[in-house]
Amino acid sequence: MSHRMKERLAYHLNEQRQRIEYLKKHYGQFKVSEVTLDQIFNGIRGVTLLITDTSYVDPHQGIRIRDFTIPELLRVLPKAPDSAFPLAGGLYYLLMTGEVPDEAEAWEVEATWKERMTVPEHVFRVIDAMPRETHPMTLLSQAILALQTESIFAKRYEEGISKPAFWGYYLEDSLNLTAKLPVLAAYIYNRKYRHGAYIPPHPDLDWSANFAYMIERSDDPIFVELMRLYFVLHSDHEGGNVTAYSANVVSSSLADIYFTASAGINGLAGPLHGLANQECTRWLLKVLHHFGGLPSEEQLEDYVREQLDKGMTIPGYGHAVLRTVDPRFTALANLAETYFPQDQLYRLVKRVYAVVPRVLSSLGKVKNPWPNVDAISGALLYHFGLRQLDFYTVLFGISRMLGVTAQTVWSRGLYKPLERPKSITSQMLEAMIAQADETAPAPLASAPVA
Ligand code: NMX
Ligand code: MLT
Repeated sequence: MSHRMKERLAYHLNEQRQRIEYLKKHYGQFKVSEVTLDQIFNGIRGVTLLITDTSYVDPHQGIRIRDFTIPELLRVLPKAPDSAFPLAGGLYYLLMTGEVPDEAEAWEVEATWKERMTVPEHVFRVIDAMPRETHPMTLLSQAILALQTESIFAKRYEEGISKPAFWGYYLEDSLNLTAKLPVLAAYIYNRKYRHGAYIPPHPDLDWSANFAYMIERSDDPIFVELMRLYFVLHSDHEGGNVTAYSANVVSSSLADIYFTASAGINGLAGPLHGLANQECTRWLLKVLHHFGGLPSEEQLEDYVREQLDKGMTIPGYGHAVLRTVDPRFTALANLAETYFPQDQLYRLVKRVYAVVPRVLSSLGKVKNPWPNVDAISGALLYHFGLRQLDFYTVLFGISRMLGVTAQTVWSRGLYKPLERPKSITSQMLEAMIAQADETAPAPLASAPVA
């Protein structure tokens, strides 16, 4: 167990509980948000109804993980030897405690993970039992669920424990789960696209490098660097993204971390969310194929407009919260610019960036015409020979579970109750409007159909 991380977490949870008690006692009726009918019918967009301390998405700056922007985060976190990018163990320490770890603290988390990387045999058998064509996100979700047999929280809960004990067991489960994620991802990759043999993790490598090792790509140091950067960038995006939000609701029923993580992964598998990296890469390759190479800006603009006229979405562009270029896009572009600026797919990513925001803006309805992380991440994986596009979201997923599990441990540590918003029927909504506004037309249900 990473003793230092648990100790600091206990300290901060205690402090935060007192802070929340104070806020509830003195400001319990303070109005944080109001909700309009438009917002209800528009995905609750812009309604602040969650408090999540692991990170915050600033619409104009992008993600701040524990208040650090991406460039700051890459600077302050301890690095693996000979690496420009942080150890995932240090990032996890930061997500969990809110404190920047020193090297020893980051390595302590890495060591804890190493002790817990062994995946029970039945989990591999669950993956093996599925048809070869199964989507890797299905396999990841199933593998995580199969691990549920290992939940310490579930066992202790059955025996009878009280609220203050919950978070400690959620933490144990979270460390056990996150330790195994690179192993699961590599197993899925090797089974689906390669020889199918299990390659055990290397005892000397960090969490991120180990994934590269287990798919036999650790001989390319730049690929290992990409993995370290990738796993930092995708780890957390405040509380309202589909993954974190679904996971949070599931865990509020005291479903253990395995049920919680699997729920989050299922949400990430949608093309409007995490699967957009797969879709975007597919789209980029289609563009190259269509033009027989890199199109000019003019050709690309015509192509994009045609797609939009057909009612299609341009994957990798737009965002529910961001109103600027995603700093995760910029961080990945910096890596590509440093090591392979001439790569054809990367050059297309840049050309699309030069064209698409202008075209989307001209529609007058797209709130954020800028690229998000999915506009580039797949192209970089593709450069390194990971050509199996449907695998890409698995990498997003194992990284995002760092944030999701940290958020979950905090929720249980702060004794957050069951999430259960109220719903009403459309008729009730119309009645509410009629009561507030005497001039409102008759309820739609009884109005003549136009
Ligand atoms: N291509 C075409 N139309 C778009 C796009 C886009 N990339 N982005 C937004 N729009 C449309 C959207 O469909 C909507 O049209 P309509 O009113 O006709 O239904 C209109 O613009 C307004 O949408 P917004 O309020 O700007 O966006 P919203 O918050 O509803 O949705 C996304 C956000 C991310 C779902 C949306 O921008 C999108 O579908 N983008 C492409 C998919 C993508 O890249 N998703 C990944 C997000 C990041 N991630 O990793 O999860
Ligand atoms: C994410 O990383 O979760 C995506 O950018 C989507 C979001 O924040 O809603």
